[in-house]
Amino acid sequence: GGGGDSGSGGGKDDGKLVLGFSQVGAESGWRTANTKSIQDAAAAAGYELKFSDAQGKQEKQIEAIRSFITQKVDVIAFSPVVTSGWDSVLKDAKDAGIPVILTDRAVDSQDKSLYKTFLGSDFVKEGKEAGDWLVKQNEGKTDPVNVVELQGTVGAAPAIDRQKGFAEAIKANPNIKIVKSQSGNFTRAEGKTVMEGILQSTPDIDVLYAHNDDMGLGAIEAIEAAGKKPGKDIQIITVDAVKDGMQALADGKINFIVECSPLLGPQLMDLAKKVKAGETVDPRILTEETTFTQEQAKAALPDRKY
Ligand code: GYE
Repeated sequence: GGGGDSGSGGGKDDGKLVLGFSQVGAESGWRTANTKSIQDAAAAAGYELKFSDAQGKQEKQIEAIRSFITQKVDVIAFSPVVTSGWDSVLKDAKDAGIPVILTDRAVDSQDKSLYKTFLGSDFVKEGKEAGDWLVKQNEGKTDPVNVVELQGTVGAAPAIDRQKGFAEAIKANPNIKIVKSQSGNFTRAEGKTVMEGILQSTPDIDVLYAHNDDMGLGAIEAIEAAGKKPGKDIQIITVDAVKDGMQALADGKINFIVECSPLLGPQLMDLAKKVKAGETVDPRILTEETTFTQEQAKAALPDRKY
């Protein structure tokens, strides 16, 4: 442990850690839970949190990070909306001597010294678990399984990786085919409108794989409006396991959810303290998560925190 002052005889604590955090936006239930986790954990740790919401725009995130540099915060953390285009602002932070922590989403910068660590999920694994479940459901069958994929934000790490993991998982089964793949930007509204279009253009849909619960929930509205039964006529697989998703799973409208935990706050606060103190930290910290069937969702719902 350590890091405390050696008894400077009372007075107020000037060592309050100042953390600048640039959030993606408020696009999903996951994001709302993630923001709350970070705000609550910062308050509990007694840090000063400078929180900035980028409304889904990379320019706004870059602006926020530059302003954190100008304000000389102790630590900068952010969840990058897309993977590319961060080198220059990260270099500025490094030159200013401010450590950076990536939370939730990765960047594609080659220079790994531009940030101290990346805390978040393994999105490829999540996509693979979604695909593995589908393969298992169709074991021994050769009938065509037509899959529609609703992708997350174009260029975002979870969209790139969840597509990749799923494609890998199904690739040995030629009867399981992705017949349509389109972005719904991780939102419920776009999940709905995109699915409305797909239902009109694509007659035979057996399965919907949505990169998050919110797009799946929007698509459920479109499927019901088209006179079909979600979870039965069209099987639905999503990622996140936020409350509304878990409720739809328990109600039989979703068939399987791969969990992605948004509760990164406490670990982030711990890392911020360490990097401020100049301690070396593990460059990759993985979030632990599970998967849920309909029965498991019924059991888990009463204690679900988000
Ligand atoms: O799955 C989705 C959110 O980056 C893991 O972003 C996060 C994703 C999450 O909009 O709901």
